[in-house]
Amino acid sequence: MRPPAGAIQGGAGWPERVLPQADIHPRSVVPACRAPLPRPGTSSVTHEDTASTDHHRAAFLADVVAGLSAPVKQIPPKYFYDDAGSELFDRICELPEYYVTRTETAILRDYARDIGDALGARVMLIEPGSGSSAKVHLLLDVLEDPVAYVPVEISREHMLASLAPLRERYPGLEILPVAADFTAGFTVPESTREPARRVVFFPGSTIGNFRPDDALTLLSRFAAVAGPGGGLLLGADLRKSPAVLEPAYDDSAGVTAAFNRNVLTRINRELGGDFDPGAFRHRALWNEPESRVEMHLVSLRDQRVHVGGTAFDFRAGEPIVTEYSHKYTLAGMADLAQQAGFRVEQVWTDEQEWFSVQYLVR
Ligand code: AVI
Repeated sequence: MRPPAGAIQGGAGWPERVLPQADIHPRSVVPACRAPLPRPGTSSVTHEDTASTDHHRAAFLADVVAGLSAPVKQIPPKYFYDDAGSELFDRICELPEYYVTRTETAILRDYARDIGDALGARVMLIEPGSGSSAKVHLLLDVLEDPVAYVPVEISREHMLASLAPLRERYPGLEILPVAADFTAGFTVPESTREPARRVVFFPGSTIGNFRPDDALTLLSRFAAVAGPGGGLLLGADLRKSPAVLEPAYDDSAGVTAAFNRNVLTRINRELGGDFDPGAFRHRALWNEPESRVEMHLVSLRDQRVHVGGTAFDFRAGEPIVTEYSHKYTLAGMADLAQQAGFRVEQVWTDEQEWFSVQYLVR
């Protein structure tokens, strides 16, 4: 076995090889809904995590101050996912209105064999933003002799806690966790056995949370990670009626509203802000020309808020943009894929064509 450069111990009781990489944040950019496999508790705060806390707080503060100073106020969606936000997102995934998770899971289940055949034998599976690795078992159950699984996740603890059930379920599988912000780039460790090909697994339609230019940059990066002959198995949500889309992002139980407002609570706690989350209303609306659902927090009154010593004035009715969720046509995604250096090998959808799982190859 070739130990990768920079290997460290993963923490109490977890003899893990984890590659620490650049720009590691304490929280995940990309969440995953709760794993169907049990998630044991663990505590493995490393020196690296502690040392980087100040850096992450400074980056969070800089992003919030810049976003609230912009002509249209905004807060990047990656800051949704503190512990409370991740719990709320798990609840969103189970809402009757939020079709995304259950539709994608049904496609992965229904077409598991076809997907396994398309990816082929001896694959190295790389999952950027793996979170709790909730969906990868759907592939690992059907792949022929997979060589290695490489979860890439900012939140080291989250990642390590999720790997124990996978190790139990797939004792022969080499698991090579990488602690990194995948949007900042990462290096894929070498596996002991030579893979036939590398396949990047990027489910959940997280691609939709990137603006088209950034989505292209990300897909191009994935093409480089996959390498010649490699592939990308992508979950991409599709355009559909606003009558379906808007309730998916504004559910009747108010879970998405709580998820949206939670970012203000997080700013108060971590950056010493004085937001009154109750003074902002959740709004989700379909932007037809941009083909995206937008989530906003709308100020209910004229108010002044402070974050990190800077004052921000809000007019009644003024929004903060907190998330874009782009919805693609199959042709639109094929075009983006092609620009990124992929071609569409196969597409699986549900009967209503609400969601797609796409195998893109280089
Ligand atoms: C993580 N991402 C794909 C979700 C989405 O559908 O855009 C985030 C989300 N926001 C509100 N509900 C779900």
